[in-house]
Amino acid sequence: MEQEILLQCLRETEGYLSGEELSRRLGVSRSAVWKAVARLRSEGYPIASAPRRGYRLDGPPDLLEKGTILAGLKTQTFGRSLSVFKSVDSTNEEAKRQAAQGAPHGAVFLAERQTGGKGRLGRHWDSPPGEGVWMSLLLRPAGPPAEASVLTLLAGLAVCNTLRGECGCDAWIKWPNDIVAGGKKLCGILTEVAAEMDRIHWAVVGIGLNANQGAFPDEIAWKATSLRLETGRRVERSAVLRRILLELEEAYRLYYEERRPGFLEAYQARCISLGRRVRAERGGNPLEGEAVAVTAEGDLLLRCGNGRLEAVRSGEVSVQGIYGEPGPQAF
Ligand code: BT5
Repeated sequence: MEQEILLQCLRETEGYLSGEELSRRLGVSRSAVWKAVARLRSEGYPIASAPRRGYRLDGPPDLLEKGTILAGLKTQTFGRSLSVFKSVDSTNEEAKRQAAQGAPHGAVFLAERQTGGKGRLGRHWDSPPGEGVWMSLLLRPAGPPAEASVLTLLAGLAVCNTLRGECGCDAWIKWPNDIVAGGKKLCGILTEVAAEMDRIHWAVVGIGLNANQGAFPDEIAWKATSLRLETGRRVERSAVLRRILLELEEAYRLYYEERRPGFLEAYQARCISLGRRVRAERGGNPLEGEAVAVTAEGDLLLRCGNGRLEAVRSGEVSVQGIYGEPGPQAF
């Protein structure tokens, strides 16, 4: 209620309204006004504040709305079935629940906020309300389970191309599942599959993209960034989402339907891990070398000390110079 009245007051006012005036009109304390502003901001309302002047509404809210997203969507299949939640535990979990209920190939699950957003190996994914693109895409690919790791790469390239083309951000892919800018993490991808020996039942590609955060919790502030922090501008999340889906649908079609691994060339051109010293783990053993290529199966090839090429399939990979990893002398 307070939020609605506050919004109404801001809408009716050109320029700033002081905190004092707002607290008088709403009949609440200044700190209650401040809290209501914070809640509205977290829902996507761009409310500017200035010392001694107060608050001002800077345009329409950036809300994720099904109708708005679908209106400009140019894909054939991806996102045509679209579920948008205000809050959900994890869009990947929701996609998996819906996959079991028969949700179609290309269905997208999107949330303003995740209460249990997750990364790989059960790690937490910070998903504050109104500031990111927290989405999962359900796929039912025809290929064998081994190809599942390629889905992460396809998604990574689609996100990277979108951030460059749509947002003018100098984005790069840190193999296999991060998109980075300015040496920090902008986006993480989590692909989960249900498969038998020879076929995939479904795959869920979860994409967590930091869009409009102005700051991050202390634990991740040193390695996380957002599009807003990188470009200095707020982005319209719906537009970014639409472009990601379009890029990904095209990449997926080329890879699965036309069997063209041409995406590899594009992927490698954007892969910041290549040409750098990398530390990885394989079968519990540490592996270290220079990353030289990504294979059609999605592996990262390292040239190790003895000159031999070793393939890394997944897992933790530290790349020199990214997320504050130490320089060459320490490697
Ligand atoms: C990932 O895991 O990078 C995959 C993240 C996938 C998130 C999406 S959001 C939509 C969908 N639904 C879900 O529940 N998940 C997917 P990983 O490589 O394990 O990285 C996780 C680590 O990144 C954490 O341990 C933190 O250190 C850091 N981190 C957490 N939140 C972050 C954020 N918002 N931005 C950057 N780094 C973050």
